[in-house]
Amino acid sequence: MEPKDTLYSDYRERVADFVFDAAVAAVFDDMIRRSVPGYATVIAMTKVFAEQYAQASSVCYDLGCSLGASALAMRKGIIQPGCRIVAVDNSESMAAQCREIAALDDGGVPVEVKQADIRDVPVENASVVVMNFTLQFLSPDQRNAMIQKIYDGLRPGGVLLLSEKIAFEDADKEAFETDMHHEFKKLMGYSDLEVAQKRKSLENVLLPETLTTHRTRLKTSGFTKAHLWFQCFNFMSLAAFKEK
Ligand code: GEK
Repeated sequence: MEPKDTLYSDYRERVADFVFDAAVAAVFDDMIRRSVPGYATVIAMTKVFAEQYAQASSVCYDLGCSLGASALAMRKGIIQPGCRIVAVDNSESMAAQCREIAALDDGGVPVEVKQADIRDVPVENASVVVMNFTLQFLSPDQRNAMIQKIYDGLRPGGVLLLSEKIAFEDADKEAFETDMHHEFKKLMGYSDLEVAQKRKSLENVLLPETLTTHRTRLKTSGFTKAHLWFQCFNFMSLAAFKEK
């Protein structure tokens, strides 16, 4: 059985900013599945996108890979010859565990796990780039450059899967979606204290933007189409395409 996330179950006098350290990496699979509504669907469909859009002799990227769920989903989906996968995470614990998990997985497509900052890793000859719930951790002033780098590194016909927690322009909708997300977490077994302390730990670290902001950035970077293919409460995923 996977270890259970109980990191925020005891009262803390002071809640520090969230970091992706060894304690988080040890429970990460349980944490993300019980915290992000629709996470399993996003991962499962990453396989479908890889099957459809990975091009022969290209590179598929998993940026902010954590334990490599998206990279391994792509690995199962890719049917074109000559592809390889580059999975990147700057957390030492995440990258180390991801490397072990990828080595135990029996897929045929090579997976290279890099412990690096996604801002420093070149994106080249790409056909599928997955950034599942990672852009939200970059400082907002660095997000345009990140998306531009991905667009420039994609081949024509390539796709960026961008999954994010989002904010809403309308205050009433923001309150509704936030409440529903918290109710989801409680249904998944987190207590009110855990929800409150985790929220506090993320408030300076995970900075959600609106769907409009994401769409505008993608368009400005050159993506001609961006389809919202998934949304559950305040989590969504866009498939953005570089024209053929
Ligand atoms: C999944 N995609 O399971 N460079 C590299 N990695 C980073 C950076 C950065 N600048 N900033 C944050 N990370 C995964 C889930 S989790 C999402 C992604 C979440 C990494 C960070 O170390 C963490 O592993 C990951 O991005 C975000 O589909 O926890 O909400």
